Amino acid sequence: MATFNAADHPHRRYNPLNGEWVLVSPHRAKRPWQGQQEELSPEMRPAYDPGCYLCPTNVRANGEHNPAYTSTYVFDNDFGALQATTPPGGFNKGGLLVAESERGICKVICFSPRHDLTLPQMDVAAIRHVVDVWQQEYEELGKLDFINHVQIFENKGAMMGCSNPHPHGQIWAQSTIPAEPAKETMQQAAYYSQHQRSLLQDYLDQELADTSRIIYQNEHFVTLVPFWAVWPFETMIISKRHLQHIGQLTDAEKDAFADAIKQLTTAYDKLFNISFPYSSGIHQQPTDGQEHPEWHFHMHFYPPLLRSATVKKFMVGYEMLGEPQRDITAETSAEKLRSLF
Ligand code: H2U
Ligand code: ZN
Repeated sequence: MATFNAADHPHRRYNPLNGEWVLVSPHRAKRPWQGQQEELSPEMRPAYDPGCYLCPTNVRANGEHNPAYTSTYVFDNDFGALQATTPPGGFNKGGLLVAESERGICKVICFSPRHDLTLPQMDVAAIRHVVDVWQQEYEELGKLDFINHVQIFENKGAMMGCSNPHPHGQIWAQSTIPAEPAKETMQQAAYYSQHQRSLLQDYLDQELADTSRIIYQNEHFVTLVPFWAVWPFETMIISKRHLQHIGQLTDAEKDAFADAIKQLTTAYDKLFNISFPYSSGIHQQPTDGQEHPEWHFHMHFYPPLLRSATVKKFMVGYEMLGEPQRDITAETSAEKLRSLF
């Protein structure tokens, strides 16, 4: 029998951050790259769109006027999935029908007054403003006693369900720690109590020694395709310093974070010559008033595209019933992305 080789043989990879596995089938990606690299005609958008509910001075769905903002603008989501006024309550019927009331606050962040820009088209100084707003919102929302978790994220592109091309992101802050960060809290805490080290710090040390999955780094951040990536071009931006949350970023680190986001999203746009869709979000320590020395600040990017501007990966069949699967390895994806920097 041949010796196992992760570049050729089907195998499962472990994700130590959430405790889950992904099936990797590299032999299936051996076939030549057949996906066309379609040159889609660029979507022409005006710098200001009178019909856009996020543009400065325009009226939103609830009748409010946006101010004539010149950099970033944050407002409470007019259709928030969570509400601060929800009364406590719930029920539990034999442990099988269980419901719990949930309070929260949802906000929308306009990244720029310019309707026609996307994050990669903004300059690093403008992205730095966005980072400042994320920091401020995390701290302010986190201080509220009924807010124990602050999820900052962006849905980019219609393919990800984004309802408006005006560059914007969202924040959902709530009383409980939602499922994904809860898994990451548990996994990091278990690692930390065993090793007194940050799981991602030790992971980063291994990745920096190997380099096959690193796609970019600056003084304070590393961008890589995680060993356990599920989405074809999934990436993470990880702080080199073991810090727990965005509130701890220094000015230099905030600049470096903005640079890492600019570089990554710019490379993404070059991959299939389109404004590259993704969902991205920051994972950091819960704001539950507890110490969380185990937490290591990072940002995930989950892009849906597989082999061209129009062919996306479907999480169906075996993946819904078994577990996630991919063909192209994390190393091959990293090589492609690295070449675009
Ligand atoms: P997307 O990031 O998925 O496009 O969502 C944009 C959010 O903007 C969405 O959650 C909110 C929607 O509820 N919105 C307002 O708060 N006010 C409006 O006038 C329209 C949309
Ligand atoms: Zn707009």
